[in-house]
Amino acid sequence: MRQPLSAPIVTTKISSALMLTLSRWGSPYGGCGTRREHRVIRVNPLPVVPGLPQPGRTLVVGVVNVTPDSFSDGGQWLEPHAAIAHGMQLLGDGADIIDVGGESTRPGATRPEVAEELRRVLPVIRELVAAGACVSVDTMRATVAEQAIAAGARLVNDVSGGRADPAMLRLIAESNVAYICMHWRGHSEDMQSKASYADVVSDVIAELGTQLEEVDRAGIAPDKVIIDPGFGFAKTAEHNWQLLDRLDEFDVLGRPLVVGVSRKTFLGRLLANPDGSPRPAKQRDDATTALTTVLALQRVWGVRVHSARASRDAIAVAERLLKQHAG
Ligand code: PMM
Repeated sequence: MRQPLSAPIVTTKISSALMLTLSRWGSPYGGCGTRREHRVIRVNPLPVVPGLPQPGRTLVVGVVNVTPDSFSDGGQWLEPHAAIAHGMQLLGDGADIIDVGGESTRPGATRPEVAEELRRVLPVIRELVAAGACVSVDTMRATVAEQAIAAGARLVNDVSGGRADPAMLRLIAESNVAYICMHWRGHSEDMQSKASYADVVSDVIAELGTQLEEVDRAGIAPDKVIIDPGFGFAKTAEHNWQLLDRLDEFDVLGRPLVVGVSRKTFLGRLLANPDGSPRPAKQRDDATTALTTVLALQRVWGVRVHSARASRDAIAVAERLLKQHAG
C-alpha cells in the first residue's frame, strides 16, 4: 500500500552499503512501507493475535515436520519421540510457537491418508502442549485440525487458506482458534504448473483477498486471522523475490503477516555452487536468518523457521535498532 504524501519520513544511513528510509507511519500489520522509499525499517506497533503469545517483537514459529518427505528435513522427525525432542529443542532455542505438520507440501508431494496424518501429529501435539508449548497444527484437513485443537493446538496453519477442505473454515469459526490463511492455488503435486501471474504481488493480494472474504463469511473473528503470501507455493524464485520486495503492499488486507521462507529453494538457487547446483537445504539457514532480520525490521507478525535460535538473535538485533531509532 502506498503511503500518503503527508506521511512523516526520516531517512538515515545504517551502513555505508545500505541507505535506508525510515518511516514512523504505517498500518500495525507488518510490511515495510511505501514501495519505492520505505523498504527495510518501519517503526510500527506489532499486531497482536488474541490467544497467541505476544512478546512485543516478531514471533518465531518453529517447524516440526513429522513427515518422511519434507524438502529440508524429511524423515528426520518422523518418529514421535524424535519430533517431540525436536519441538522441545526449538522451544529451548526461543521459538514462540511450534508448528507441527504431518503432510509434506514440497512440490510434487503426494498426500498421506488422513489416519496417517493423525497418527503422525497427535502424539507430538499432546506432548508439546503438556510441556507448556503454544502449538500450531500445519494441516489442510478439518478432521486433523479438529483433533489437533482437542489435543490443545491454539493455531491452525492451513496452507490452502480454506480451499482444500470445505469443512475447514466452519470448524475454525466454531473452535475460535487462530488461523493462518495462506495464498494457495492447488495441491503440491502440480502447483508449480500454476506459477503464472500478470503481476505476482497484485495477483496474490487479490486472490488472498478473495480467500479472506470466505474466511469472513464463515464467521471467523477477523483478529484471529493471520495471512501468508505462500512463498514457494505456485511461485518461482523470481516471484518469491518480488513478494519479499513488496511485502508492504499486503498491508491493504489489514491482517498480521507471517512469512515462511526458511531454507526454501529460491535461497538454494541464490547461493548456488560454482557448478550451478543449488546449496543444500540445511546449508540455507544463514540466508534464512538474514531474511529474518529484514522481516523483523519490517515488524512482520511472525517468521516460520526450521532453526529458532538464529532467528531469535536476528530479531533481538532488529528490535534494538528499532528501539534506538524510536528514541
Ligand atoms: N511452507 C511449508 C509448509 N508450511 N506454512 C506456512 N504458513 N507458510 C509456509 O510458507 C509453509 C507452511 C513448506 O514446507 P516446510 O515445512 O518444510 O518449510
